[in-house]
Amino acid sequence: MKIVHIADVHLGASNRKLSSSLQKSLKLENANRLKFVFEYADKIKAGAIVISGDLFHSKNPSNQLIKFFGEIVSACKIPVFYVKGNHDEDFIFSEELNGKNFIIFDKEFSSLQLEDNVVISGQSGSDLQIKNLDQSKFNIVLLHGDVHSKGNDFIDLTLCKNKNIDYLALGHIHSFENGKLDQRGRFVYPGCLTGNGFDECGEKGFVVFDTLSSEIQFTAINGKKFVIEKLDISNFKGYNDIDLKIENLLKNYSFEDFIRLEFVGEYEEEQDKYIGILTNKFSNLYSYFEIIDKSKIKLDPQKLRQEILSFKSEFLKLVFEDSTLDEEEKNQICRLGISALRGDDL
Ligand SMILES: [Mn+2]
Repeated sequence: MKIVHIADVHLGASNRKLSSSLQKSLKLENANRLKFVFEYADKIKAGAIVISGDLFHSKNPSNQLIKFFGEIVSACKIPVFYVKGNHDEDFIFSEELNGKNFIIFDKEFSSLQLEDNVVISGQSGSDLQIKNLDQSKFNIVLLHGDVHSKGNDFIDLTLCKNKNIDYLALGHIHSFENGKLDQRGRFVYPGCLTGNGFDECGEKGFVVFDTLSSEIQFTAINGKKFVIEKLDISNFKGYNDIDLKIENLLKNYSFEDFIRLEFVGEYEEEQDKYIGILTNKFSNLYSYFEIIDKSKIKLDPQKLRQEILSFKSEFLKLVFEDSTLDEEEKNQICRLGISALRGDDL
């Protein structure tokens, strides 16, 4: 039996750092991706869809999103299993949705048997009571939380070990992860469906799990994604050179993508980095483009001491010999100071 596993859809979420039109297009794309996954599950004749929490971004999603989800579920003949996440634990699903092919695991651990000896279990909330499962069955367990860090949402994996779990279907962490649970089972985070910021970079999608072969397959969904690329600008030779380097670096990305370019490396103090002109050019080629300048000015304290007296050399010496500043602070002050002396826009 094939199982389609998603989590952290966060329907209705928006990223306030983006313009309202970009926020809106990401929200709509996210809803369409959810529909795509359900159609995909139908197409491959999956035996179940499991959603490991944070389907909605809040307990008060819009009526449109609630209806939209209801229609997607009703149109699909496959049973859909759900545990709530920390974002939607207080959301109440309507009676008509609950009870048909939509099954919610509430705050008590419970199980349901499907065909092919497959048993799906789950529990919402953080007070985990994982029962010992029948070792002759194929056991899938749904939980929502973080297996890596001990915060409010911590899941202690030792509570799940040696309970005959074959596939621990997790949600909460927004990127794909497939790890070893114990001798028998794996734990899997499918990640979110749509990246919603530069902290959610790269391909996003869902997992298809085959209970017969135990194969775990991450499937990326085509469309908008967030990307961070680094460009070392040491020794670059003027505008045309850096422009060409950026074009090369970004040539495989689509016009729909959200791109952050980080300048790194060391540059000569007289070099201009053309950040304004470049940002304007590439903003027209992608959904979103920004440059974050993390490059450092190339300074040789030895050389500075030998330099003839000038306002600039005195300023740089002052900064570099100030023991109360760390390297990062020195670099920032030097960058700003040199730009100011040059008369740049700050
Ligand atoms: Mn969560």
